[in-house]
Amino acid sequence: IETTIPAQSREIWNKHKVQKFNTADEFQERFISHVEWTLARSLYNCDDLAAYQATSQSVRDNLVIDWNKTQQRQTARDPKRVYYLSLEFLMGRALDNALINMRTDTDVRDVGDTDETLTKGNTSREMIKNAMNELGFKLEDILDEEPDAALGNGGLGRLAACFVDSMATGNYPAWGYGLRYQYGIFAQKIINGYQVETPDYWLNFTNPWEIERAEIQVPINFYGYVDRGQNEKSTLEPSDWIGGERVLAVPYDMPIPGFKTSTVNNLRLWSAKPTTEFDFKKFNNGDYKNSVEEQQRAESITAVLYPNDNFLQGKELRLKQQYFWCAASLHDIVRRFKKGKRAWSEFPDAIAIQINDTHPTLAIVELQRILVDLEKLDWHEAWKIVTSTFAFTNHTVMQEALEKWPISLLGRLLPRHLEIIYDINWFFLQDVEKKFPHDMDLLSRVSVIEESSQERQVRMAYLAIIGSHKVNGVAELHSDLIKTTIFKDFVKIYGSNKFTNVTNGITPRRWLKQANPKLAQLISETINDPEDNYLLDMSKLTQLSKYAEDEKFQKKWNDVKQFNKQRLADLIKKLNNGVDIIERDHIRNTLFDIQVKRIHEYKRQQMNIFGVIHRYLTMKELLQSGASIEEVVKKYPRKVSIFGGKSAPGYYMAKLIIKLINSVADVVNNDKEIQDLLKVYFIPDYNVSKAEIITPASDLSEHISTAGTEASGTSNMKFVMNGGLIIGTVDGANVEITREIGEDNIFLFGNLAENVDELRYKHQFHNEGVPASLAKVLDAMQNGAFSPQNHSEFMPLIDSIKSHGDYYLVSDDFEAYISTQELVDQVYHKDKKEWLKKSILSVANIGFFSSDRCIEEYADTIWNAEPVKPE
Ligand code: F55
Repeated sequence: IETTIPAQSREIWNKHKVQKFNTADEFQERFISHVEWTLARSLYNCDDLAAYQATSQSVRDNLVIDWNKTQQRQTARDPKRVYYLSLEFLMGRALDNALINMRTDTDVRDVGDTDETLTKGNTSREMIKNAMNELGFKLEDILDEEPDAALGNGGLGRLAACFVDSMATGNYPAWGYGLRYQYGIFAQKIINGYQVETPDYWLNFTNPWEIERAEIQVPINFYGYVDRGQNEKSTLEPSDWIGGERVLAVPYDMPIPGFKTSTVNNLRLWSAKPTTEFDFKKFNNGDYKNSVEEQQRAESITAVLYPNDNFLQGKELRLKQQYFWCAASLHDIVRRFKKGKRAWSEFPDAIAIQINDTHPTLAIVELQRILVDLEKLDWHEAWKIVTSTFAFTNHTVMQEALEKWPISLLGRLLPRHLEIIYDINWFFLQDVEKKFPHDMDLLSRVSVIEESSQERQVRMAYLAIIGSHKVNGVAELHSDLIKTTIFKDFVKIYGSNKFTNVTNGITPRRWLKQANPKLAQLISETINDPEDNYLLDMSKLTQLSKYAEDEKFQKKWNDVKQFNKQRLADLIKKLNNGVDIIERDHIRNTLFDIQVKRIHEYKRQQMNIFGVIHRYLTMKELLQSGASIEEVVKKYPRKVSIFGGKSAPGYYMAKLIIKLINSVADVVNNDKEIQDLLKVYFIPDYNVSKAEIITPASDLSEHISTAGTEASGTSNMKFVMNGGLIIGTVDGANVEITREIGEDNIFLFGNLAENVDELRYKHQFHNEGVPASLAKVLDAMQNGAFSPQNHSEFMPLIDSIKSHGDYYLVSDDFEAYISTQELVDQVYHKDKKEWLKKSILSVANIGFFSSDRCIEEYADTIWNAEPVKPE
């Protein structure tokens, strides 16, 4: 590898080569030097926050050494590289994850060693925990000081985070590219039952996990015009785009350590800053203030994450974010490729780019622009390279989430890109015409340009399909659905091989080992895997099956669940101003029923809370007809219904659902008659670090979307991996979870995706009213049972079912939902052993949903990329 250091100086460099800390003693030395030199503090003023900073800096030092080696190795071997472009990376906290994944000599020595050296205390995490104790700190408290890196909305962003973990663990030469938002997803407060958004100040204290690369500054242009030259040359020829506004993209790198490997990959996040160019005209005219303000506007590009999930808000700044990030990333990727001095035609052999949803679609156009305008390649030669490089993942079939940008906006912001889009579309439509002559209808249906009455728009999903060699959905049902609905015409045009499925997965390091250390320990003991190799090969979990009915094992399994329920109860108490929701003694016999995810009508939190109301009203009836608490408990075991999730700030119905949940909680939790039979709690500010506490504590979790609307879901996988049973519809990955764990171990209900259209049609033209069970609930709401001050408060929720066509089919699924919940009650209550057996068998068979499997599928079937293993 090239270096700028003269040969005769190398000896000195080697003599002073930096070393990782490997022992508790070396860690402590490193820690203290960071306290003094990095933080300029000392033992007299080192609080938990400083200790978190110093620990992170020390761990980061180790990671950086492996990071550098990984990058050198990848440069030397020059394998095919993978770039994962995502506008969202919902990383959560880094320190504990790094402690689990990091390798010191302590860990390396242990591998393959005898059992006695492998007892607890030998992993680097245990070593650091003890070393921290000696320094006067508790690791758990230190970990709690870290703010979440919440650079995402929900499933899509968290998927990207799981993927970078698995790509590093699988030793793939893969980088993530994203944006470094100064404010991630807003923090949610609940005030008087309503969601209130507050800014996410995650960078208030310096972020030890990022390395600023201030020396790299990529200029990015916006606006301006295309100079067509004297004799109006064709748009297919190299063209000059004269940009009107320029900002700089500066990368911040985050090290991504793999598990049980020294591979440390890179997540590169771009930040916008003003150019040093200055508007001297304005300045000289005495307009100093305005010339400075314009400069500062640059920073607004990466100021904030758009807080909508599965909904498009066509804002100019959002499009600016997308281009800024695509252009900076492409520039970086092309620069790295050019260092290898290979022919352009080899670009797709050297590079695979995966685009996470349509948000990075401009990268396709940008690469075409680079190749045609800057590198002067022939249009068609360039287009072949582009389409062989990109692949596209779709995450939704819902119309309101499909990206479209008005031509006028796109043409003003990116005039040259719009020309290129027109030309891409032109050649595409020519091909379609050749294949299916005179089908004008088909041409207008598949055109990248939607000629709607209002405003012409660019359909980003179509552009992404045309510009990619593979398109994948994220679960089998969803991948089938996109082929028969939204992308049907493209299957006809390209054949069905271009469309494929890669079912989502989650990283078992964070979602089992880190979130649920007690369960992880029980598993490793039981299957005799002290080195936690099962976290790399989750098929090993099937060994748990043979203990599914073993009573001694069931007890241990149950103890772990009780511990985790207690841990969640403690968190809830803390969030609830120190007041317990459930009495301690009752936790053991209380069914924890949890639904945590973004609040959305299609996810049907409203159906869940209607079910809670139904249960409440029915229990009240029983009590009022003279039944004793004991008798009620026989039919309805004690239950706490836990909700959590953020609503998009402008999503009226979702916000009303949050308010309803809190209003129901108010009534139910304060009803003396009901006592501890039923409790309801909305956990404010659901995020990754809270999910790590919540997920291991479920007895039951809810995945109850209208069939055909939830592309995959990933929290379903997380809950099952932590020994929770699930109630769900035949939707997304629920289908494959059922196949893997067995239909006896999941509570499925409701209408199928294939019947949804027909049911919606029926609601529109032959409204048959709602079933009696639901009517009871809606009547109570309408009578002000949960809004005594304002009886009409929840009318919009009632009307959406009764008068506006019940688009999400709550009335069609409600009875099946209630009776399935009763089945849950019966199993939980009457047969604890049966419940535990289901729980154990579920975990035993959840291995398929490791994101490692997922990444391997992408690598084999889409990227054609190989791992680069450290020696
Ligand atoms: C964010 C912004 C826009 Cl403009 C559109 C969508 C989103 C978003 O957050 N989508 C999202 O989270 N989709 C989810 O992706 C998961 C991972 O594939 C799926 O499991 C889940 O079903 C899907 O809704």
